[in-house]
Amino acid sequence: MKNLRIGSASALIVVDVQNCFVDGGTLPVAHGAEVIPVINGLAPLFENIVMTQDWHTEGHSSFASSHQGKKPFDVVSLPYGQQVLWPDHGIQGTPDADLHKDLKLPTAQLIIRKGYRKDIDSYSAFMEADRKTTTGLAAYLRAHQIDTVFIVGLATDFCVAWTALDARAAGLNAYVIEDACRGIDLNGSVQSAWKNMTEKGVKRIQSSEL
Ligand code: VGL
Ligand code: ZN
Repeated sequence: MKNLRIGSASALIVVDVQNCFVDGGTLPVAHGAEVIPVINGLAPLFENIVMTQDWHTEGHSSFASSHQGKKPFDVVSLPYGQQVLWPDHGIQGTPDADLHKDLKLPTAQLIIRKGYRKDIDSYSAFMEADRKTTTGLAAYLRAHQIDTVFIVGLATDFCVAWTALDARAAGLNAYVIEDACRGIDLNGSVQSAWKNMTEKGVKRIQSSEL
């Protein structure tokens, strides 16, 4: 698969490349910052770039600290289903939630903030974890006649995977650029994310193919 065509009907979705998810942040993904030069190098190929930003309230329901006796990476039942609990991270307006300073995407046209409702997490750029509340991204892409998305960023097994699966559910062609992503990997979650994505028709590619 070489020379995939990227035109006005395609968008690059850059997921959560924020201080919280790299070394020195509150929920660092191993080797997370390594995605930055790869993403910067891909950007000039794209007419459309959308970024996402994990943007939690203080005391967010996805934080272990909000649940008595729980610790990060425990799982609890919330009204909308099972929720992995995380260290406090990505709190609105804090430097930890800022987009990484080395990310150079001057042409990005939209930043979708997500996870900003205290009681609902949102890994996906399209749909919050209650699976009902939309971020508006599918409608935005449709309004711009975009039918294909290329997804990069952090983390492969959470926000990238959920975004890719929801892109497929929204009827979009979806590619995940593997070397422009890094995963958290809880109990084999990177491998199962790739399995789920592949089953739903998400295409796994490398940046060298573009
Ligand atoms: C993410 C866990 C919690 C992600 C966000 O960006 O993948 N993971 N919040
Ligand atoms: Zn989060």
